[in-house]
Amino acid sequence: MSDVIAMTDEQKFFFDMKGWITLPAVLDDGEIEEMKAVVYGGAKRSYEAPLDRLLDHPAIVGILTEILAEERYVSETCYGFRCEASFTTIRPPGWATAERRDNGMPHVVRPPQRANAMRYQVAGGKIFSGLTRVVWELEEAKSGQGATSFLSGSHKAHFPYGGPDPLKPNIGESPWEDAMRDAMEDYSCPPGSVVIFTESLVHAANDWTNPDNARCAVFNCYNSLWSQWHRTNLDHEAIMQMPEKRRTLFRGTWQLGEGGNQVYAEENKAL
Ligand SMILES: O=C(O)CCC(=O)C(=O)O
Ligand SMILES: [Fe+2]
Repeated sequence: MSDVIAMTDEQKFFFDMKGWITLPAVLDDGEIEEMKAVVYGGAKRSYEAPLDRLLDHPAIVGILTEILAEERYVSETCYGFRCEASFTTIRPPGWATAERRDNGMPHVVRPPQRANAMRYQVAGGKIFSGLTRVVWELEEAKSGQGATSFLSGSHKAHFPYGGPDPLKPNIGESPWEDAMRDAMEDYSCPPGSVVIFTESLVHAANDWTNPDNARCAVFNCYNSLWSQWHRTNLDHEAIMQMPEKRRTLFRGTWQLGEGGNQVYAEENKAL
């Protein structure tokens, strides 16, 4: 794992405090062009080559290991975390959130105010980020012009969002919805940058108003080896196209036993 870049103390501090971090300009120009060509070309399955290289890119493996894995489940031949969803998005200038099912409503996977298996936690000096998103921005993103936005710190909220249903995974119907939206922040980044956030954090899609370029992004979702939110939308044949270690991102969601669950196989694929 010599090419893996460890999460820095600074990244840990900001990820814990805000619930999200950016890694600017990770991909070089050649990689950006290569990835963009397949996304703009209509790639529906971002698990497939060459986009599968993003799944375990050395720039994110160290961070995901830090925030999703336990040391004893990490080895040279398998990852200590799982990948459970991937999609691409192309948003031309003028794209509006009305095209999304959620209409751009700020939301979470599950409200972190109550204990649940997807939740952000820190104990014993160790982060466990729960369901975690890695966004690859393949075009420039400009703050206030359609990047994903975040209510920083809300992944550690103890009090409800104010709506009638405390179990609702979004801030809709809250009397202070507008105030929460006003408190949200986003980022600017050059093409080839990464944004990592815990899905316990209130976050939202936004109208893409940047007139200069479309949003062209790959959204990959990760989880602990022993919890799962998405149903795997990937067949065995596609997984077998990947190098052996990358395949382990898709192994079954269990670990019991001597040595645990380290090897991907058709009969050991996450459902
Ligand atoms: O499309 C966006 O900017 C937000 C996506 C989102 O809600 C997510 O990744 O969970
Ligand atoms: Fe989301």
